[in-house]
Amino acid sequence: MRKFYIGLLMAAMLPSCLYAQRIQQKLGRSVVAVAGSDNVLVTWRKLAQEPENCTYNLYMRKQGSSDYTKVNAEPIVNTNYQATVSTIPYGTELAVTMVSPDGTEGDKSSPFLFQSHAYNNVFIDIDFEGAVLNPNNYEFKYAWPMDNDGDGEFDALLVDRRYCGLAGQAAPGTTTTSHKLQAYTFDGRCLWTVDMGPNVDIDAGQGDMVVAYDINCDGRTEVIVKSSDGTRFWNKAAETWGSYVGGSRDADTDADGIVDYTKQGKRNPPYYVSIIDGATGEEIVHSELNYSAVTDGADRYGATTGPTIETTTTDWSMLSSEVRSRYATSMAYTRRLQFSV
Ligand SMILES: [Ca+2]
Ligand SMILES: [Ca+2]
Ligand SMILES: [Ca+2]
Repeated sequence: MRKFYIGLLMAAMLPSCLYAQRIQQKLGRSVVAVAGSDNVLVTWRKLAQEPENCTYNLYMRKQGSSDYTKVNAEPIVNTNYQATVSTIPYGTELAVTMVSPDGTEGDKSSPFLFQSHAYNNVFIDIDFEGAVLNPNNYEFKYAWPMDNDGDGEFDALLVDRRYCGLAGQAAPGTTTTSHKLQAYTFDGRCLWTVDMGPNVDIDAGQGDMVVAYDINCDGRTEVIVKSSDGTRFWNKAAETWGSYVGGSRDADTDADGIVDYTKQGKRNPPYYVSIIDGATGEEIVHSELNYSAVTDGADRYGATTGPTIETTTTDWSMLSSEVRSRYATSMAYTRRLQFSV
């Protein structure tokens, strides 16, 4: 069977958007420091608005202190700096400024706390929570960075928790051993968990089924997922499992009597694209795939194939905030009955 990898298309792409100035998402300096065997490597971003021949200064302070000390003796022409751990000890906060060719120095970036970790080159070290998912039953494979407060700096990670335990040991409140998504702040707090349900796998490369992106350009990350019966979102106020797709209290969102379509061969699962609030894990909006509009009459999809949400986010930034309520999806399969022989 031919494979069709399906990307999201934004049907609401107004003509004016095509020619409008490109929207650039806010980006911070993103200072990061990691330890090698006996040295510290500090790196940061050069921003598109900055002059080609600008330089940088690196500042340090003891964590919690208000007084910064400049680290570099000469202007830094690159976007990295190496020093010894004795020069930049653990527990140091680091910030970077940009200096224009005329000598004007900009504001200090958000500080990065340089900490000791068990392994070299690590700058985030998070213990998974154990109240929702048994850490022994869920391994971790993929991660997507998120900016949940709109300051241009990543502050949370979305991670794929893949079931690796024994059959019958799925997390309480879930119906299957399905993939879960969890969001963690950089200091290790779990913000929310979403159960992808039995009909949506998180795969590799083009078939992630998950994109973390500021789709409505308000500075804060949304999470776009392929969803289906059994996909369950988070109830942030109660800090527990919330509703299914479209606010349904029932996992069988299309009320056809089937939730786990992998256990039967008669019918394909319903598929949706859901937009999730990156800070809460709650579904903002969803749209069911328009099965009938895009069939080629020859191909079909099943529970393990089906439409794919691409990781490609090229030019999504050109799609204005209209996308919140006016997006649509394109797919190459119909949701038709599959009769087994
Ligand atoms: Ca942020
Ligand atoms: Ca957003
Ligand atoms: Ca159903």
